Amino acid sequence: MNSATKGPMSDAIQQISELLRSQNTFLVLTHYRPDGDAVGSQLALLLMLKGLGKTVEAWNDDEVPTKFRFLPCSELITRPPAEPKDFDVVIAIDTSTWQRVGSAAQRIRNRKHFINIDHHVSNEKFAEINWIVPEAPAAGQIAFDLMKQGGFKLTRDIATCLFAAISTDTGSFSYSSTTAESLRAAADLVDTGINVGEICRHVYESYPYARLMLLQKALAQLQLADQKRIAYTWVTTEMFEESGAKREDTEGLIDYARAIEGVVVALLFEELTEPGKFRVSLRSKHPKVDVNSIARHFGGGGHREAAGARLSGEPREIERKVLAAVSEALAAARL
Ligand SMILES: [Mn+2]
Repeated sequence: MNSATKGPMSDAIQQISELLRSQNTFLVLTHYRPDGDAVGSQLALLLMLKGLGKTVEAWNDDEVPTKFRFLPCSELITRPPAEPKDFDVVIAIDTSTWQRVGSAAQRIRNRKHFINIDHHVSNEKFAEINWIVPEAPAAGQIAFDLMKQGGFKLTRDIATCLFAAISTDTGSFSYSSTTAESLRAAADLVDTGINVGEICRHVYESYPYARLMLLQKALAQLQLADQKRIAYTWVTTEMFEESGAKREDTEGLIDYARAIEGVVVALLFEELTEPGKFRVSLRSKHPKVDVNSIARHFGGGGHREAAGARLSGEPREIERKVLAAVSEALAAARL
């Protein structure tokens, strides 16, 4: 199923809107280690359903990152309960695989309907209703279409959440994935009376000092490879301990590597808390270099211009393998 962002209401919007109106108990999920798009989209759906008088829960294994706690009702996102629960409708948003909802998957006993709303091209279409819009730069933009075309009330609180979602996943409306629809959606959100300056202060100008200390360490390790077309660095458990930064503080660090002139692909390797496990984030600045396919090669996925994967093994070996795959992609793109 695909979106019709213009013209008559798409089947997906119609089908989902009907369920949102007719059913009573809802669970809204997103991926673990949530980013701005995940939290913003999850909260927008939660607020919208609450506005309809529904019983709604929102779960995540990980805490809402500090800089997103100003979002309305962020305190309503809880860890999944110990005992499984029943829901009429389970919705996953911004979640490419069902595994990425984490332990929530084991805490749902019965559900009548299962909806998957996402913009990852790698989405596994794991639900009964799968509304996947790879052209949308943020899940928040799909949620916006749902509200607008489904005839739901766009309150100022919902608009705040959706603005944070779309703004963060588009790099403040700067990535090439940003469309006219993104900017029109933003204009409509601003029309509700949201305070753009205040939202952006929270999201982009409220970093803890410890994050800067982590950034300092990561930049000290920054390296260039393959004729300076690849920039990569590491964040290790030791660097987290020394800086006092949290895991969530890695968000956006890769943008410094990405922003170097001449760099086509940026990589951030992160040592995870489980021993021998690592994560690599990938960013591409060139439309001919698809980092989603590189990430998929390592069991991950994402978008053409932003993707990630988890790997096990020895760090230098992981680094060597990923760099080789990126070089191969650069060669194949004849860059
Ligand atoms: Mn997203």
